[in-house]
This record gives sequence, structure tokens and C-alpha cells, in this order.
Amino acid sequence: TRTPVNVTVTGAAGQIGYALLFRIASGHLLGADVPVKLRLLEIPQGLKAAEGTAMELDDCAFPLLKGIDIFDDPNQAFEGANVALLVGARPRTKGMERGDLLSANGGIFKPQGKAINDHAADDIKVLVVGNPANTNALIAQAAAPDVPAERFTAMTRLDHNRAISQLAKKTGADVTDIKRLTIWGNHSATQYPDVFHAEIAGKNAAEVIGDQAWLADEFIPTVAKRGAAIIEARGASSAASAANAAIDHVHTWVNGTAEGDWTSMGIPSDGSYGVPAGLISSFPVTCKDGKYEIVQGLDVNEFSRARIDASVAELIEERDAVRELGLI
Ligand code: NAX
Repeated sequence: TRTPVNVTVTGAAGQIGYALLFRIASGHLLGADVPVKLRLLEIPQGLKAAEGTAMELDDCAFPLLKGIDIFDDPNQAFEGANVALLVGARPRTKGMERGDLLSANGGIFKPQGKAINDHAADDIKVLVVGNPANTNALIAQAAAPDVPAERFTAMTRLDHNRAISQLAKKTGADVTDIKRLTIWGNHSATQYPDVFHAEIAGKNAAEVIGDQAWLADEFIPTVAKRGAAIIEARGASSAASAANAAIDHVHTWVNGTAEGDWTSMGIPSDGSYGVPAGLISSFPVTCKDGKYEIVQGLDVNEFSRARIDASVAELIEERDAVRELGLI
């Protein structure tokens, strides 16, 4: 029998946590044959609710779930972690300046990065979901100098999945017919969903759509502002779809991308496509044997270049701001 994989989830009592934990425990994160142990991290006010969720997890009698431990100390929560999902973050509240937001999140992600550095397993893989996800990932990574930098990733898979769904709706294709879509840049309103290399049932997506105005005026803003549209409709931010994307991100990272396809992940840039090295930016990636690689050699047209550059400029500003604050 396999040794259980330790999965640490922060913000476990939040709404994404509630949608996420049951799917991890039922085998969707790593595979239907991989036993897991959950290590939940919350702030003290969240512990009671996390205990309630743990009771419900017990009540599912999931065959793969081999234990649940709950902590309010990151050093304990990340002990032996093989996978860490950093979901808990400080949301922007009314009147909060960007600097305040970044420093509040620095207060969360810097100690968590240090705890990962000091306590996680050697094969630790980190996904940051909590916003601003790319820059929070950068803060955690900077605090973990002994962990290979490429183990810190940020989630743009929800944007990726949203873009696939919008393309399927527009063209009448099945979501499974859409391949090689790319989200570039920051997980924010500046992100760039790129269809120029995407395929719909084997044909170039941009040619199938044939309407650059739809891309610029409908598709890109719909994908980029989907989070706000969900809040408007549900009265709460995306939770189950965000949890689903986190599951997809880690599952793909661990188990690989399909032949001929790729996915989107926020990862430390190696300088590819003119994105300054070290920034955590979204790229097209293939995954194999638990490692990812940036898809190389794509031709970036003018339309795409301007939009990638704008999102990367925002990431540079965020990086400079957290540098200024001494967080990296
Ligand atoms: P909730 O407010 O429901 O839950 C957050 C939980 O985190 C709370 O239970 C809180 O007590 C806990 N928490 C806060 N600080 C913590 C700390 N230092 N250690 C451990 N736990 C801590 O938010 P939820 O809707 O679950 O969203 C979580 C984060 O995901 C937010 O930052 C949100 O902006 C972000 N999102 C990111 C997305 C992405 O695509 N990257 C999409 C969905 C979501 O908006």
C-alpha cells in the first residue's frame, strides 16, 4: 500500500476550502489510487468551522482519506507537506490601497513560505490561490530559499477553464474539442486569454472565430471580468469553480498534460517570451513526470504582444511594490 500524500490546505474554513477538501479527499487531486492526509491551516477564528468541516469529511468515510489534522501554526501545518494549496488570503476591503493589500498579504505569505522552507517534504509542490495570487506566490517563494523556485506556482487555471467554456459557447464546439488555449500574465483583469494558437476540433481557433472585434470586445473582457460577474450574480465570489481549477492545476502538474495539448500555470519566468526572469507569470506549459515546461517557439503577434506586455507591466509594478515593502 502507498504511503499517504500530505496535502496542506490554508484557508480551510473558507468557501473555496469547503468546495475543495471533499474533492481532495475523494481522490480528484492526485488520483483514484492515491491515499491522502489533510493538514488544514486556519487562523484561530477559523478553527471551529474547520473542525466542523473535518467532521463532515469523517462522515463521508472516504476510502482514500487517511487522516485530518487542524492547525493555527504554519510550522505545524506544513510539516511533511508534499502538496500545499495556499487559499487563505487577505481580501481587499473598501478604501484599502494596493500597498495595504500587499503588506497584509505579505504578513500571511512570508511566514507561510518560511514554514514551507523549514518543514515541508523535499518534493513539495505549492499552488497559490489566494489573491493577489502571482505576487503572493512570489512572496512565499522568496521566503523559501531552500526550496527550488519552480515549485511555487499561482493559479490561472480558472481563467483558462473560463476561456475554454466561452469559446465552446461561441462556436458550438464541445469543451473537449478545445486545445492549446493560453492565459498569459497576471491573474487579474489584465490577464490575456490567447486563442491564436488554440485549436477547435483541430482547426485554428482564431480562424474559426474569424472576428477580431469579438475577441477584443467580448471574449477577453468576459473572461477577465468573469469573477466580478459571478459575484454580481451569486452574491459571493467563485468558490466551486475555483476549487475545481485548483484540483485541475495540481492534477495536471502531477499527472501530466495530454499529448498535443497544454495548460496555463502561473510560474516563475525563465525570461521566455520577454517576461522578465523571476516574475511569476502565466504561460502555456506542458507537464510530464511531475514537472512543467514552458511551450517554446510560439509566434506572438502584435495583438497578443501588447496585451502580454500590459499584464507583465502590472506584475512588475506589484513586484517592485513588495520589494519596496521588504517582502521579497
Ligand atoms: P474566504 O474568505 O471564504 O476564506 C478564506 C479563509 O482563509 C478564511 O476562512 C480565513 O479565516 C482564512 N485565512 C485568512 N488568513 C489566513 C492565514 N493566515 N492562514 C490560514 N487561513 C487564513 O475566501 P475564499 O472565497 O475561499 O477565497 C480565498 C482566496 O481565493 C481569496 O484570496 C480569493 O481572492 C482567491 N481567489 C482566487 C482565484 C484564482 O483564480 N486565483 C479565484 C477565486 C478566488 O477569488
